Amino acid sequence: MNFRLNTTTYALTLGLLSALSSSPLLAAQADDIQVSDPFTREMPPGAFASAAFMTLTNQSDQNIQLVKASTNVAKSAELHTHTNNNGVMRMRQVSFFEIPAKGEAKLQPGGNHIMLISPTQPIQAGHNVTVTLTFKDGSSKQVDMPVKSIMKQVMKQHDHDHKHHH
Ligand SMILES: [Cu+2]
Repeated sequence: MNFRLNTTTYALTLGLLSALSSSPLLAAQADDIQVSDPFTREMPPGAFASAAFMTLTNQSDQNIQLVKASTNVAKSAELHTHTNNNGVMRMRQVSFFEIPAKGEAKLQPGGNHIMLISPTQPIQAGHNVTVTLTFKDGSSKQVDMPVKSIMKQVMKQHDHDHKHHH
């Protein structure tokens, strides 16, 4: 009798769980994160590493931690941040990036970024790179991004400065 009751409860719970599978409580964290404007920097000749940037938007009402990254174009990928010690910029590895509930985390030059270390192929403008992001709950997301030329960015900045100086 007890056994039958338990089985019924179990079956009911399973039914409820599948009915609620789209609720925020049970959704995979990767599904709650939207990625916008991802790109990788073109690697200068001889460089041992490149970096990937993007904006991560968290649509859930829980903070979500990005804990790991990997890529198809380099042996390893590390989460890095920049610190400014009396004007000296340094990079260091961190164990996670936190994306605040209903907020965003920006990975951008001079700030947090994903370091692509020991590339296994040239990372050149016009190519695409895939970076896989893994979140605290183990769910993951693949992000395809273009490679952007550093020269073009520098020249764009130059044009910009030029315009403002005259
Ligand atoms: Cu770095």
